[in-house]
Amino acid sequence: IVGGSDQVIRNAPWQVSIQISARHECGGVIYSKEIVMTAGHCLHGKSVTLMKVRVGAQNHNYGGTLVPVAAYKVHEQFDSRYLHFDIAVLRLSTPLTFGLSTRAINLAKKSPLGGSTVTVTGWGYTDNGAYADTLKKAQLQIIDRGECASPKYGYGADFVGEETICAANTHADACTGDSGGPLVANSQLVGIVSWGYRCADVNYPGVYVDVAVLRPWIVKAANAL
Ligand code: 4AZ
Repeated sequence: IVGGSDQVIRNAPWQVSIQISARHECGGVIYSKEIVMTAGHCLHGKSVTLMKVRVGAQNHNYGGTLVPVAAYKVHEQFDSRYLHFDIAVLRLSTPLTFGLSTRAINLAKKSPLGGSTVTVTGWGYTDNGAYADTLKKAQLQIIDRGECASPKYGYGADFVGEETICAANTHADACTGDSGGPLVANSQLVGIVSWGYRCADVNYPGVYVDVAVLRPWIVKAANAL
């Protein structure tokens, strides 16, 4: 998170660190005691035996509980070139015990309105170009899909998929290592960090999976996994 501030895990208890080969790789979001959501590109093509999830932790390196991953599923329409349908669900090897620092978040049923305020959290790159040891947050404004794909910004319609929304703020953004993490409004999950060109560049907003649009897929995939 660039341009953010500290976030206490108790105030984002759905936030997890997806670890591959014992290193923080991506953020993730607790859906249920056994299912975690993340970005498709975080898991795509990787071996499940290398994956673990750290839950209930302030620091992605230690604390909370580290749980192995039993299985995962990336969206059937995931496109690694354009990062369309950039979502995956994974099943933990043992169910979580929920508490003050560990719990699920409800999925939004409606896409957030352009201009509304949302919060993104993660352990991704800060202003100094390294992962944050402790969790950070930033407040952003939603830019609806049509505006994000318009010539006002640098991406164009091919890159801003139908299932995405954008969010930005003048000096704040998600960045490398925040992918897969939550975008939250009114204690509901409205987005999952997907990608962006650079970080906190005014011409390139952060791109997020629109959770309301992919909600049917999430529910079905979680049930089947
Ligand atoms: C990343 O690589 C990443 N500025 C995530 C979000 C953004 C940029 C990069 C948005 O994980």
